[in-house]
Amino acid sequence: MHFSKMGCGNGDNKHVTVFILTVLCVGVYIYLYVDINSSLQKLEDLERSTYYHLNLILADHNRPREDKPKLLKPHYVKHTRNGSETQFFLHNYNISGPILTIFTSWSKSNETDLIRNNTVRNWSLFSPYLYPILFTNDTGLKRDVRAMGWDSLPIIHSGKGVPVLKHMYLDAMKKIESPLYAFVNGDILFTQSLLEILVSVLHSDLYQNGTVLVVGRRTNVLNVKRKTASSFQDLANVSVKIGSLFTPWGLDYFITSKTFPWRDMPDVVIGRVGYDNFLVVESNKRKIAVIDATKTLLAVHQTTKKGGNFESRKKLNKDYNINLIAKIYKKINYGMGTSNAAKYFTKYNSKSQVYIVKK
Ligand SMILES: *[C@@H]1O[C@H](CO)[C@@H](O)[C@H](O)[C@H]1NC(C)=O
Ligand SMILES: *[C@@H]1O[C@H](CO)[C@@H](O)[C@H](O)[C@H]1NC(C)=O
Ligand SMILES: *[C@@H]1O[C@H](CO)[C@@H](O)[C@H](O)[C@H]1NC(C)=O
Ligand SMILES: *[C@@H]1O[C@H](CO)[C@@H](O)[C@H](O)[C@H]1NC(C)=O
Ligand SMILES: *[C@@H]1O[C@H](CO)[C@@H](O)[C@H](O)[C@H]1NC(C)=O
Ligand SMILES: *[C@@H]1O[C@H](CO)[C@@H](O)[C@H](O)[C@H]1NC(C)=O
Ligand SMILES: *[C@@H]1O[C@H](CO)[C@@H](O)[C@H](O)[C@H]1NC(C)=O
Ligand SMILES: CC(=O)N[C@H]1CO[C@H](CO)[C@@H](O)[C@@H]1O
Repeated sequence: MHFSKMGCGNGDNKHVTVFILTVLCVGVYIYLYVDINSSLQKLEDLERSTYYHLNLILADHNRPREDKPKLLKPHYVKHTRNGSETQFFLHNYNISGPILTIFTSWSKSNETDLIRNNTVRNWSLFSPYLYPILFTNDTGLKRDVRAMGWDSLPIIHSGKGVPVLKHMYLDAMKKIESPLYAFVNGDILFTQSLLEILVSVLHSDLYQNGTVLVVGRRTNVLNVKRKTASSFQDLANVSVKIGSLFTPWGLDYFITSKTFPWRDMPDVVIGRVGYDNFLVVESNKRKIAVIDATKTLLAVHQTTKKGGNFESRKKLNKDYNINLIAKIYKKINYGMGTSNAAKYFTKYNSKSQVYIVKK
């Protein structure tokens, strides 16, 4: 429209104008073309990067939400709370009590005090959906976590003083009735994306007809402050700003159904390399549905300058599990035990609901 108006001068002026406009248009076209292409390229790169992954989660966090008790509404979950008695009416499921019994273990140490305290407060927030347990023999630790609404159990079975993973599950199952159980490393903080995946797992055929193991990659965040750890939104924001997705080799949470064959597992211990990847290999072998939750579950790993990453590689008896597994299984390809080896993964649908899909 503007062109013709502008071009309504004398003949020479018109040609000059058209020429200039053409040059401008080509320039803009080339600029846009290059820009769009590099944007597409960037997008492709981002898709594989932490940033994209975290923005997905953040977008989900920033979507309008109703109050906390209605959090699970999209998944047709209702609950009523009568005193300590809690009932969930979940699809055609009727669950009394927590959805997930979540447990960990740590020993006394001054350096990690703040991290542990963040974890204790964070996991408490999920009550009554989660039932947190600390495995410890230390009366002081036991008293501290109990004051924050956790339960505790003694470490009955250990290897070189470190808790045996399978017995943590078996002891937790003896103590608490819930559809799902998880050992989680003690420096991991969650947001409500944890509840969303738990509900989608319970709804899935994979869970209803079989056995599941949910694992995934964590997001390392340096020096998580107490204030940051006390809000889901802050936690999601800080993860996007300074967080980085950790390697698919390092797994920090293991959500399993009650039917997971823990009794058949070797006595691997926590906090030493190998047990995480072994579990994925073994589950795949046994046709247990391994679900990679990385795309929808924000698991914040509180990292400090001093350490927090590859800790298990620095410990005494670091090969404890590797040696134990080698005695029982002739050949184990640990490379087939990363979160990438999961046969299923989670994703958001257009309604921001968590879905489980086959790879
Ligand atoms: C829980 O308490 C409410 C009243 O506060 C009552 O209407 C409801 O029936 C109770 N539900 C159960 C399952 O007892
Ligand atoms: C749910 O289960 C509890 C016992 O576990 C039972 O008392 C209650 O009636 C059930 N509710 C429904 C709606 O099935
Ligand atoms: C922690 O620090 C206190 C004093 O600052 C000290 O008495 C205690 O032995 C330390 N504990 C550990 C496990 O290092
Ligand atoms: C952590 O919690 C314990 C017990 O609640 C308290 O004694 C300690 O001072 C806390 N440490 C930090 C760093 O907040
Ligand atoms: C913890 O205490 C129990 C007894 O309650 C004991 O059997 C077990 O050996 C202790 N564990 C460790 C690691 O000391
Ligand atoms: C699970 O079981 C139901 C009925 O028992 C069946 O309709 C469904 O196809 C099964 N799903 C899978 C994945 O096996
Ligand atoms: C988190 O980030 C979003 C978007 O970047 C912003 O709107 C929001 O205010 C931030 N929230 C907090 C608690 O920092
Ligand atoms: C991130 C998070 O869940 N923080 C919570 C930890 O627990 C305390 C107390 O239970 C809450 O105030 C925080 O919001």
